[in-house]
Amino acid sequence: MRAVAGPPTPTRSAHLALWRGAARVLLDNWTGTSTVPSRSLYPHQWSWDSAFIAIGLRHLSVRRAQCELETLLAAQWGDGRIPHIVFNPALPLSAYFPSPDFWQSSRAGKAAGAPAVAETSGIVQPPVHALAAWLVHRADPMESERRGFLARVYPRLTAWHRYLLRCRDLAGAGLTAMVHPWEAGMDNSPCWDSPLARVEPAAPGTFRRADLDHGSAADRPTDLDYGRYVRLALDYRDHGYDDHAALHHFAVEDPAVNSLLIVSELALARIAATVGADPAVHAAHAERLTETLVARLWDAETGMFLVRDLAAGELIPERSVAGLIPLIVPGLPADIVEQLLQSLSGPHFHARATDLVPSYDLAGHAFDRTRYWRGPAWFNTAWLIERALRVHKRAGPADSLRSSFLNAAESSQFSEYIDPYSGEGRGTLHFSWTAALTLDLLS
Ligand code: 2M8
Repeated sequence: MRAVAGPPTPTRSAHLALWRGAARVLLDNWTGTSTVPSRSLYPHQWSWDSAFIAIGLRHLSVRRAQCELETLLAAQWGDGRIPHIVFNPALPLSAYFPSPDFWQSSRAGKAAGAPAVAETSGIVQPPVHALAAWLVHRADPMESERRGFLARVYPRLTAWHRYLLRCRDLAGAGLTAMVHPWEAGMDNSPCWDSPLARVEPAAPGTFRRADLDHGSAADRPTDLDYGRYVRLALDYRDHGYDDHAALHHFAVEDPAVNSLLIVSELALARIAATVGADPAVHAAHAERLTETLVARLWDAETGMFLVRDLAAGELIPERSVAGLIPLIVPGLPADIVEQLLQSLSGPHFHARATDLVPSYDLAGHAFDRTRYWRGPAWFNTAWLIERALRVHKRAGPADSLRSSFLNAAESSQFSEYIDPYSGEGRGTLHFSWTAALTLDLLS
């Protein structure tokens, strides 16, 4: 399959070097059937990374973008879950921790329908996939229709959402819950500190962190965090990845995950209408989820959404970017939209050096400008907020965020994240979703 750049546009030609650099990252990180987030730190296929990557790849090759999503969907479990990692069997176990022998998906996940053909993790990541599938379709609807792309992915995406809405509605209140910090994609967010404090960490000598071979210890989660991540994953595995049997010492309703589910349900409604299925059921899900998101996670006092800790039965008093991402939901009440916009430009999230939104409260007690999801600004969340600003017709702030995004992507060599005060790139370089979303904003 050959990747071809689309026709030149005025924006793209003004940024030709940036466009080419971003395309180069995606070509270099392509394995033949999907894209690794990074050749060194993350050498397998990740779930929400692939969704963001497909959104950018569609501007290089629609077929490659379809293939990205379909490779991931081929590893879907019988119960509908899309695993957060699909492992490349050609790599040694030492390439990444936790490796396939840790998750043991094909054996431990058998009852939940883990595939026999691929080894995967047993947890999930945020549901950006239906949105990505719809955007990939829109890039070339005729090619998409000719290849039957939407007709093939629609049942799988529907099963995925059904899993989140049925098996993961752990509180029975109508939102989906995440049972591991890795599931929300913001691994060491300070939002997890209090629920994680209840988890007995695995003993330090029982696992080896491959991430520290490639990333700086000061930028990554701590060993204590890892001990708890390992314990939670092992408990889940030892209960056969069965959501009803597992004890779920960690269970949270995350506003970003639930708002991405809403946006993906709306995308699924469009997909359903295109393939001749019933869009109403998806529109109804989106409406109900929106009401429940507001009822359960909105906090008027902080002017943003907060995470709900299911064990404690209360909202976690930490401001993180996850609480601003619901701005992407089109059906939010107007007063909530206004308050979110104020929070976005206020002292907790506006760093002046960049419009890219920090992952955590600049004034928060746990803020750390370089440590992963505890302060640095990330490109995928910036892309979501840029899109959210356009949903609510805030062209000025959206244009400004877009231009900050492009400048930072260029100056940081498509880094994983940036220091929100200095704009300096941190984490790994040539990171795939940074490059992919750059292509999307240039197109
Ligand atoms: C990070 O998470 C992985 C575990 O899934 C890790 O730290 O090893 C997160 O930033 C996550 O959101 C992302 O999907 C993944 C791959 O880029 O890396």
